[in-house]
Formats: sequence, C-alpha cells, structure tokens
Amino acid sequence: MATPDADGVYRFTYELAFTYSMYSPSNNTPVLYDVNSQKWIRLNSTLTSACNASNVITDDLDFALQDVNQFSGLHVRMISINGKIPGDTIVVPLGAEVEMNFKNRIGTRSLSVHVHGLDKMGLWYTDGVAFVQQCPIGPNSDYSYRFVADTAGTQFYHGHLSTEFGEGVMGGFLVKKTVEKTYDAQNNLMVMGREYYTLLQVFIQLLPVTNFFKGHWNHRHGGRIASRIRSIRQIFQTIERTLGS
Ligand SMILES: [Cu+2]
Repeated sequence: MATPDADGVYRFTYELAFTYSMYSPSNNTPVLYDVNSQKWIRLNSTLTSACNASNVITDDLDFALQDVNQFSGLHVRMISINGKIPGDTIVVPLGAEVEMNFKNRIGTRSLSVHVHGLDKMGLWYTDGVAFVQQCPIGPNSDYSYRFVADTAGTQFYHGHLSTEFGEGVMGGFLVKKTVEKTYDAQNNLMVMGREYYTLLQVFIQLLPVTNFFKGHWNHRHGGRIASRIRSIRQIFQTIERTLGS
C-alpha cells in the first residue's frame, strides 16, 4: 500500500520516456534470448567488430539483465514509466485522494492517460480520453490527474491517445477495501488475495479489437497490438509481485 503525503494525498510522479525492449541501459547493449541454447546473448553494439558478432553472457547474468524490459522479446522502441514497463503498481485504499503526475518526455509526441475501472465521478473532463475528455499532454509537458479512488478492485492505468498503450504505457492500479469483511457459507472469514474481474473483462473486450487491428495495422505497427495482450499479462505479474512483497 502506498503512503500518502502529509496532506493525505497519495502522489505518484511518472516520467514517460522512450526506451527499448530487450536492451540493457546500464550495460548499453541490446540483448537476445536464444531459445535453443537457453542462453542470453549480449549483442556487440560497437563498430569494432563484425556486424553479426555477439557475446554470450556466461556469468553475472542477474546483473546484466536486471534492467532489461523483456516485453515481447523483440527489439522494439517502447515508452517506459520511470524506466519500467509496465509502470509500478499503485495500491491505495478505497476513498483515497490520488494525484498522478505524468511528465511527457517522448520527443514530439503527445499522449494522455486513463485509469481504467474507476468511476471518477464528476471528473469526466480529466478522464484521459484525448480530444474527447481532455486535451492531450503535449510534448515536454506535465499534467496531473487528481481524483478519488472511488471503485474498489483491480484496475489499471494506460495511455489513451494513440499507440502508447501498446508501446508500454500501462500499470496496475489497485483500490483496496480495507474495512469490508467477507464470509463464506460456513461463516468463516474469507481473506481475499486477488480481485481480477476488471482485467478479465478487459481481456474479453480487447480480443476482437486485436483481431480487427491485426489485419489493418500489423504491416505498419508490427505486433504492437498483439503485445498489448502480453502487456496485460505482465500487469498481472507485476500486481502479483506487488501483493506478494
Ligand atoms: Cu481502459
């Protein structure tokens, strides 16, 4: 669970910037995973060796891979949230006042962010659907969404202007009921470990969209929509890590 500031507001600051999947920023090198040998391969990114030369990483694998966004397993330019894809999972109590500040640092592009699953009652004009509910967050601009986390459950936030969702702008957003107790038929107190209903609903919504966009876009946007499905799976994993810690 996140900790609020002194004034009781839960604040999160996110810098959105370009990064690359299957790339290690700290080692400044692209990497590959070779399925046959089950080894990670660090590509030689200098011009001092043959173009196809590569080095197999045989030691210190954890260090080399600690900052690699694997995502689709392909080399794609992505948009990271504070260097990560997906962004950190937010966990706040039901009724929390939340402020999400986004710093758009993706070159000349604009974007917007929608928190999926919250009602955000009375705040339609700042709910993230660009050009319908708000102006996009312009290049090199900052924008804060301030709202009450009014809908309990497992929700998530994602980009909502063009393709930035499929490029990595997403993360889990958990709203926990901290006081409600649920009992089973034998009147035993149940401890809820997971609430997934919103994400499952999104899965169902996205599948036909995916098929539609595949035909139209795949030749230009190579796999980004398909990677959206993988993205949601990675949000699940991030949420599990957050809850498990
Ligand atoms: Cu959504």
